[in-house]
Amino acid sequence: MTPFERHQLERRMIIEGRLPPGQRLTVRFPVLHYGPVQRMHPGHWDFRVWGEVETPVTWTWHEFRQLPRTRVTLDVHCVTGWSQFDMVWEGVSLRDLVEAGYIRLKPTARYVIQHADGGYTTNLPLDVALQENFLLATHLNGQPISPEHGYPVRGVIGAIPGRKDLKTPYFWKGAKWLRGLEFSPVDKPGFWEQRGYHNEADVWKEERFG
Ligand SMILES: Nc1nc2c(c(=O)[nH]1)N[C@H]1C(S)=C(S)[C@@H](COP(=O)(O)O)O[C@H]1N2
Ligand SMILES: [Mo]
Repeated sequence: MTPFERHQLERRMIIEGRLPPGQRLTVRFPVLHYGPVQRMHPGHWDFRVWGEVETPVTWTWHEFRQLPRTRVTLDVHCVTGWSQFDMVWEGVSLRDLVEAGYIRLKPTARYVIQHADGGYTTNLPLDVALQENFLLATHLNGQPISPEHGYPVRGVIGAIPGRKDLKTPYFWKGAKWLRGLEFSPVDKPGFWEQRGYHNEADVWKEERFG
């Protein structure tokens, strides 16, 4: 794509109301994280769900792949200023897991903390994590997510075009190398949230820093 084409596409996104304030369109997918890329060990990998749930669960990689799957097209907005549009993410919807009874929440559950290999965490209110624009993603644009973008599972949150009713936080609210979800009665600010990033991180309100 030429710089002119990128500019044309960006103008289209502005006209369609899809470019949040202070963002610019990118067509490459930058890699951003703290610490090393985490390697998956399929024999040892598991996915845990604990906290304010009726029964804590642990899924092996084999079991995780049997969970109901869904696909959602998202515009993703990074706090550093890049936005990427129409990314096709595929994986497991938390909302579907709750509705189908794979996860039985206690009424005291109010926040969801994503826990990643390597210790990264990030927090979301339960009602945001239950929206259609949050996914435990395994695939991007038909391919398994690459190691540097979070293989085998990462949290993903982005904007569904036309759905301004959904809260859309910045992309750091999705943990790469995701290994578990903790449901909590109290909020637990995550890695970046403890270091000055905004706790709610709404892209339309430009909530970058707290
Ligand atoms: N495990 C883990 N997940 C993470 C991070 C991290 O440091 N570790 N960084 C976050 C930040 S700050 C951003 S901007 C996005 C970047 O995702 P990408 O590298 O796929 O673009 O991942 C988020 N998820
Ligand atoms: Mo970031």
